[in-house]
Amino acid sequence: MKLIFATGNQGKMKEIRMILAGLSLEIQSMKEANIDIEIEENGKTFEENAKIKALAIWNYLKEQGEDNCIVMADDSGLEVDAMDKQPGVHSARFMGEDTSYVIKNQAILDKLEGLTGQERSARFVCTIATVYPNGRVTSIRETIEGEIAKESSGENGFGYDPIFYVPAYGCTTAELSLEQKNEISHRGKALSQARVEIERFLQEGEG
Ligand code: ITT
Repeated sequence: MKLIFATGNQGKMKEIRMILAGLSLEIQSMKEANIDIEIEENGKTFEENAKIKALAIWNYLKEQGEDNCIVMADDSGLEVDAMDKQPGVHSARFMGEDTSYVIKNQAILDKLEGLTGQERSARFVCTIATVYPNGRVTSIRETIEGEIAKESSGENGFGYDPIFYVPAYGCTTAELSLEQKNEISHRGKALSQARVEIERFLQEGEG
């Protein structure tokens, strides 16, 4: 059986592969599965968008006669409290999809200029939607709380990691190794639960 992960984001895919490693399933990204379809993420919540992505690919595969796949999708983003929880579900599109994260991150640092401590609170949110071969859909949401750093720092990860400061670790998520980030992150926590769900499915079937 195959697990197709409905994402075009290579940064996510790297984390996903590490967390789901060792499952007795072949894990493929959309690219590896040769799926190149545009999905309109027009949901208002992370949950809605994760389901839209996973179901779009599940339906596409069904049309192609592939009916023995599990499809998973991740919808995630950064909520900055001082910005009314923006960019939120618009995190990838914030200031334009093609704008570099150096520019997006600097814009957030500028907006929070002069704020200190709890005024800089923020969180990453991740929702994982899973569609099983019989069409059953599940969804798991997890978060990691932190603050917007005073300045950009670190080379690891992707997206907003260089400005997401984790007080307990005294650094940004871009300064953590992949292993460390996966242990504490929104995606790491949500996917670890999804992994348990998949293991149960593989043992028990859909019954
Ligand atoms: P797919 O929809 O193809 O999966 P995407 O990048 O468009 O890729 P989303 O719509 O879920 O994915 O947007 C998530 C954005 O939130 C992502 O592009 C980053 O900007 C940000 N983000 C999510 N998780 C992150 C993380 O762990 N570290 C840094 N930024 C993150």
